[in-house]
Parts: sequence; structure tokens; C-alpha cells
Amino acid sequence: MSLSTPIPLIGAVGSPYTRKMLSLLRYRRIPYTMIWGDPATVLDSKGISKPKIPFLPTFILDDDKGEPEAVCDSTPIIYRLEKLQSQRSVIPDDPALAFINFLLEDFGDEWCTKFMFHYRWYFAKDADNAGNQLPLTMDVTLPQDTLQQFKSFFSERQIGRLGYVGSNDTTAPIIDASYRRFLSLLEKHFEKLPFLLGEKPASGDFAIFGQLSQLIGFDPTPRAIAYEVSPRTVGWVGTLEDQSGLDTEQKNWNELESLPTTLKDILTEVGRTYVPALLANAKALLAGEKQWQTNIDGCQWSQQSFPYQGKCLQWINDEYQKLSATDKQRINTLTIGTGCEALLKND
Ligand SMILES: N[C@@H](CCC(=O)N[C@@H](CS)C(=O)NCC(=O)O)C(=O)O
Repeated sequence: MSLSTPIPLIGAVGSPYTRKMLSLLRYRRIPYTMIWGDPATVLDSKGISKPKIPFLPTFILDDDKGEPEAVCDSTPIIYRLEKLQSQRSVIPDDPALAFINFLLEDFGDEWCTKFMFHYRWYFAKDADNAGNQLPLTMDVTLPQDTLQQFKSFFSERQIGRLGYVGSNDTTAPIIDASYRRFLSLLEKHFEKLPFLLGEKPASGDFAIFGQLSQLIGFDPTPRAIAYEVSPRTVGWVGTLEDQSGLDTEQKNWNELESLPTTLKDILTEVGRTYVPALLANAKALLAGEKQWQTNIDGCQWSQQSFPYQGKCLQWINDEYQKLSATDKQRINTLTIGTGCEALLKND
């Protein structure tokens, strides 16, 4: 089954999750109409009810009765699209490989976004660029005074939100070190394979691409770092933007057991940074604490508790628990020594 009617999505050039989904739609050859704009305003103009928080991107899909329904949150939308069109799937058939892909997608969405948000708003040069580009990529004809008003509004609001992702003077060096390490790991990985899990992309590639589309394509400081540390990643981002022409007929994902050690090294970065953050956040949520601190990469990390990432930990575990005993064992073998095993509950 393949989709024929274009699916509308509303989002922004400067939104990593919009770019994740746009490149995924292109790769999957799912017809779409890309509406650059504010989801709430667009939905109001179409008379479609808004989700509780209309995130970017917001998709307009058909509900069970064929009525238009506005939905957000990229990962469940990806799984919904898999049901609507089977060709050029981005979810591996092997459940164990699909689990690793799920984990990489979550790492892209929830940890790499800390790189993105930090570099966008922490340094004055980047904040100035984003202050101009976020309004202009919605409307290039904005009069100068309106642009200045939007620029002040966005900048003040987003700089005020740096605390939500844990970006502050103490964590800035940890974020920078993780970003550089991640780029070096990708540099080595892309010497071996064109995508994370083999010869074609999976949803985890698109999640990481989404964040890197900003870090390399939008914000000046992280762009300069990427060119210095990983030219291969710069090339990868340039092409994953539109892989609609990739002939997938003869292309496969690797067997879990034949993934290069460079992929295990990437999982070690997940275990070194994102895993302690997920676990400390979940512990704080359970204790009803609004703030948490923990040791990440040898430094003290402190940030506000984030209920959504509590759910991420739960979802990772749900995916793991769905695996057969053999597949759990295969995952345990792969993740041993990476730090990711701390996420997985075994009886
Ligand atoms: N988990 C969501 C996250 C989407 C998200 O956080 N989008 C950002 C923009 S990139 C947003 O809409 N933030 C709220 C705002 O800017 O008001 C997803 O995967 O789609």
C-alpha cells in the first residue's frame, strides 16, 4: 500500500523535528505539503482543533472517521506512517535491531537536542543569528520593525528556556565535549557504513539528522565545530536531507551481530551521557522533585525535572520487555560495557 494524497505538516526550517520528519517523508516517498508557519495559527485558519501543545511539526492526518486530526510528536507519527505505507520502511524487521534503532532515535531526539538548543541560544553570535532567521524563515517579507519585535520576543523566551535542557555555565563544557565526541564517533562510523545501521537509513538516522540539520545548517558555532571535527558528517547531513532517490532494492540493514564496533562506540556515548540523565530525571520525578543533579561524564549536571523524558525511559523499557528472551540476550550482549545496560530491567 502506498499513500497518494499529500499529507500536510506545519513546521519551521529552524525546528529539528520538522526537518527530521520532512527528510523522512522524502526518503519514504510519501507525498506531503510542507506549510512553513505557526501550527496554532494555521490550524485555526483551517478550523481544525489544536492539540494541547501544538509542537513543531504538527501533522494533519485522517482520524478513524476520515476527519482531519492535528497530531504532534514525531516518533508515534513515524510508527503511524509505517501502518499507512509499507514501502521504504524505516523500522528494521529484526526486533532486536529495531530496539537499537528506537534507542538511537530517542538519543537523537532527547540528548542531541541539548547540543542544538545550547548552541542556538548560549552564545551571543548564535542567538543573534537565530533571532533573525526564525522569523524570516516564516516570512521573508516581514517589515524591519516587525522583525525586530519577533526577534526580541523569540530570543528572550528561548534564552529563558535554556534551563529546561540543562544548559548553563556548569554544563556548557559537558555539552561541548559530548557534541565533539559524538561527531568524532560519527566520522569513524561513516568510514565503515553510509547510515547508522547499514546501507539504508532507519528512523534513528532521521532523528539524529534533524538535530544535525540545525547544528550544521543553521547555527554558526556548532557548524564550525562540525567542519573541523567531522567532514563526513557534514556530507551525510547534506545528502540525508533528501534521499528520495536512494535505490533501496538491494540495500539492507546489517545483522545486529555484524554491526561495526563504531556503532557500539556510539552506544557508549549514549550510555555515558544520556543514560545517567534519564535515570536521574526518572528518580526525581518519582520523588516529586522539581530539580535533579547527577554526575555526567565526571562533572555535576543539574537541571529541572522533565516529565516527557520520564516517559521516554518507560517507552525504552516497554520496547525491551516486548522482546523474546533470545532477542533480549542479543541486546544484552551488544550493550554490555556501553552504559546502556543500566536502562534495561532484567528479572
Ligand atoms: N517530542 C516532540 C518534540 C517537538 C518539539 O519539541 N518541537 C519544538 C520545536 S523544534 C517546539 O514546538 N517547541 C515548543 C515551542 O517552540 O513553543 C517531537 O518529537 O515531535
